[in-house]
Formats: sequence, structure tokens, C-alpha cells
Amino acid sequence: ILETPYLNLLKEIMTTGNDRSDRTGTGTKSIFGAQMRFDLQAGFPIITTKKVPFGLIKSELLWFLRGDTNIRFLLAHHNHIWDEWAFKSWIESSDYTGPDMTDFGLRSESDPEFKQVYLEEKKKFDQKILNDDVFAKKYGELGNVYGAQWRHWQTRNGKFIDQIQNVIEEIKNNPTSRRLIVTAWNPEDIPSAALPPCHVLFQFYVNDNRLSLQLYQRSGDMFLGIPFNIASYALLVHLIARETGLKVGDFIHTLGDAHIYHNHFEQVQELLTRKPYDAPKLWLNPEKNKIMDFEMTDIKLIDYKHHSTIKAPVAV
Ligand code: DHF
Ligand code: TMP
Repeated sequence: ILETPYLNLLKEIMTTGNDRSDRTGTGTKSIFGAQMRFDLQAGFPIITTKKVPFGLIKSELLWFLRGDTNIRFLLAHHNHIWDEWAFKSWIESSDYTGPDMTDFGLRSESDPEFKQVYLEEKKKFDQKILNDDVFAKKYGELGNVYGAQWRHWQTRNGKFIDQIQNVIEEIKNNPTSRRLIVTAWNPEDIPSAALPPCHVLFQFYVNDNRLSLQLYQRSGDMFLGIPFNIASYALLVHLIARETGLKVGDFIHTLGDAHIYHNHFEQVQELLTRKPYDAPKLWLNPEKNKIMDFEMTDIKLIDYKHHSTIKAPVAV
């Protein structure tokens, strides 16, 4: 079963994790240093013990690959996974004059009345991002997050580096290279990013005509973020393998601080009682060969059998 390494890591953190306070004020159990390996020939590693919304993973990855860092594209695709971090900079700005939204993440969990007010404000914010160009430019921006660093890393002399294009060329021309790296961690940009990158750096490896990728993720929210990250990077390997004419190999997911938030414990226990299904397969439109030509409908999961959704609050 493809997702076994994920289930085992959840169990390990629940039983041996350190109890730690964290930036968001939620509290976690966490361990430092962990690794999961997924053989992409064996199937597509999307978690089956809960429903993982693959459409959101596709639109987020296409957004990264476009070099986009504004949530407007995501909202136009009905993807709200980055809303909170744009909303946060809006309510902290001097242009915001609505009701007090301090600490909206934690407060909306404990105060149902406030939650209504918050959801109303966020809906207005989303509408404004979609309909008002000037507002979107100013408040839809997350800063120089993944898309910017992957596709237009700015150099000292004011030029730009397209790390994705460069690594594709290197994979084609120099497949045994040990320098097939893309990094999102740009120290100069950390202070202005809505959230410093969590998936920080990845490296490719070509052997036997198979393309493998190892990711270093500094911080992993095991219940919410990690199932997205696994599927997203597995999809990235498939896309880059298509463009470089290779088969897929392994996705190796290496984690720094691997944590389960306190308010996800019950959800994790429920998930661990479930029996995983066989992994689905990925279908990519056979007529497309370049990553930039792929659209939502060119990417599909075949036979994704899964258990029901398990909801959990995201720590902001
Ligand atoms: N912060 C934290 N604390 N954890 C994260 O996983 C995280 N991830 C971010 C940004 N900041 C974060 C970006 N990725 C969801 C999944 C991934 C993600 C952000 C949010 C999420 O909430 N997933 C829900 C479904 C959401 C929906 O349907 O709109 C899930 O149940 O998987
Ligand atoms: P941090 O910056 O304090 O580490 O908080 C970031 C949180 O978001 C942390 O719980 C990890 C989580 N996260 C993921 O797990 N995957 C992701 O892709 C992103 C963006 C965040």
C-alpha cells in the first residue's frame, strides 16, 4: 500500500512526538527529521484514508508553474487554500476599516459568533480580489513565494533566473548531474513573504531512464498540508518526466519539523482506524509534452477510491 509510510509517520508522531508550542499558538506534537519514500511506478500517492481534493492540488501547482504569487488565479479556480495569508496582510493594513480581525484563525475556532463575522469579511475580501484589479494587485499578493523563486528569482544585477526551465534543460542534457536543484528559500525575501516557504528545496536524480525527486520540507503539517505536498510533488515529477522524455521513479519526502496540531488529534485517530485503498493512477493528456501547456483538464486521477472527508481547522 503506497500510503503506508505516511500512516506510519502519523503513528510515530502521535506516540513519540514532543509536545511543543508553536508560532500559531495552537500547540503540536512534533519530531525532527523524517523521511517517506513513494515508488511512483506503483501508483499515484494521494492519501485514500480521507478525501484529498486533487483539483486544488492541480490548480496550486499550475499557479506555482506560471510563476504567479497572487491568489486571484487560485480564487478564479475556486481554490481557497491560500486565502488566510493574503487576508491577514489586508486586515493588518491601514486601508482596512472593518471589524477587528486580530487573531482570526484561533478566535473563529472558539467563538462561533465571531466566526460568522470573519467569514463574511473574508467573502467580501475574496470578491474584491476577483473584481477589483487595483485591490488585487495590492492585497492578493503573497510576496515572493514559490512561483516567484521558481520562475523568476531576482539576481544582484537585476536579472532573473528561471530555475524550472534551467533544471529541465539540465535533466535533458546532463542527466547524471548532482546539481539538479530548485530552491525556494531566498533569505533576502523571507521577511516580505506571507509565509516563508515550507517546501524549501528539491533535487532530481535520473537513473535507468527514471526521474526521481527528493524534497526537503522544513516544516510539515502532517494532517492538512502534507497530503497536498505529497500529491503536488508526485504530480510535478510526472510533468517534468513527460517534458524530458523519462519515466517516473521515486518521490522521497524529507521533513524537518514534522508535526500534528493539537486540534487535529481526533481527526488523525479517526484516519488511522481506516483501511487504505489501492492507490489511483495518474492520467496526463498524451498530446501534451511541455509542462507549460498543461491545463486543469489535461490532468486526471483514474480510480481514486477514498474514504470520506475529515475536516480540520488550519492554523494561521
Ligand atoms: N498553514 C498550516 N498551519 N498548515 C498548512 O498545511 C498550510 N498549508 C498552506 C499554507 N499554510 C498552512 C498551503 N497549503 C489546506 C491544504 C493545503 C494548504 C492550505 C490549506 C486545507 O485547508 N485543506 C483542507 C481542504 C481545504 C478546502 O477544501 O478548501 C483539507 O481538508 O485538506
Ligand atoms: P511555520 O512557518 O511556522 O513553520 O508554519 C507553517 C505551517 O504550514 C506549518 O504547520 C507547516 C504548514 N505547511 C505545510 O505543511 N505545507 C505547506 O505546503 C505549507 C505552505 C505549509
